[in-house]
Amino acid sequence: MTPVQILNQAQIANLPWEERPAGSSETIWRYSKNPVIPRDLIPSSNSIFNSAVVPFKSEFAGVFRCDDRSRLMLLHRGFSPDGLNWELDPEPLSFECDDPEIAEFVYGYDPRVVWIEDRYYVTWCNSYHGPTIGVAWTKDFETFHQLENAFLPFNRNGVLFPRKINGNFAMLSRPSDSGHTPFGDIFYSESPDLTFWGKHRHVIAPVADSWQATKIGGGPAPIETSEGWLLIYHGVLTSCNGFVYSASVALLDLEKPWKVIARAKPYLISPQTLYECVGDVPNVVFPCAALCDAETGRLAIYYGAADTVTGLAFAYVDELVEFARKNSL
Ligand code: BMA
Repeated sequence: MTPVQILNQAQIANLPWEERPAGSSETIWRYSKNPVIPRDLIPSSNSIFNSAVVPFKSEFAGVFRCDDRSRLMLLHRGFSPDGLNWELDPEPLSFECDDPEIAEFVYGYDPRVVWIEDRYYVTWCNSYHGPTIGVAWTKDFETFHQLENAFLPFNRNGVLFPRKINGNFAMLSRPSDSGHTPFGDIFYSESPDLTFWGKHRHVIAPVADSWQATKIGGGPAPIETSEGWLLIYHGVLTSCNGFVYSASVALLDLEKPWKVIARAKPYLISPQTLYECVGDVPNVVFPCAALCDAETGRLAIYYGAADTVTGLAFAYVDELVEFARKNSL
């Protein structure tokens, strides 16, 4: 096999990391001290999960989903020297916004953060007459500038690509409904200015009789490799006891990301530990971020567990690419 090259990624010398445990054959393995972020890290929180982290000033920063004790879904910023020990701002994030018509914050959840060209962009599930994709940018994690919502409601799981494609910003999203959506495919869209979105293309659909039979949604920002965009995404199965959220990988064409090169049939991580199976919403693993060290090909994946705490897991980029190819549908 030709070695997989990781493109347009920096080195992260202090990436949080543990080697695969001896005797394990897992392609994605969990941090031994999970959950990396407990549900009560700040006094107001009921739960801290589905959250996004990025390298920031030789350390790490992030935007975290914190549901508070009145069960309002809020976003908080946080900082960490090592990606393991986190300090979260006890005050929820507030956005600066030029247009009062979209500025009202009702709720926000499931953030993703990605560096594009000269700043960090945050996307999240934002309430505007129903869930849609909020977009904002920051350079310093102090001030966050809110832009137009990307799409009409209802939409969730907005995930920006880390570079422009065909000269445009590019985003994956999952059109949905107002409730606990029982369907959902991943679509691709482009925008010249982060205001007007179009060129919508279908990427992938759920797969009958599988861990991803009900609905699917993008996870961390796709990772650019010589083999294509490596997409980690979640899929949902409807069991007789409700939804079960697992995750796996697909490879998308670099210049036409709606063209699928490979897509793994099995999941790579599913709810199996106590903190993934037991919590406010049982049986959920929900990845929203992955730190990638271009030097070693190591990945540190942050995921929500049981809608309650944040888990950390590790993998190698080349092994994920190989898994997608060898196990492709
Ligand atoms: C989805 C979102 C996620 C959540 C998941 C499982 O619809 O609300 O935030 O993790 O359901 O409850």
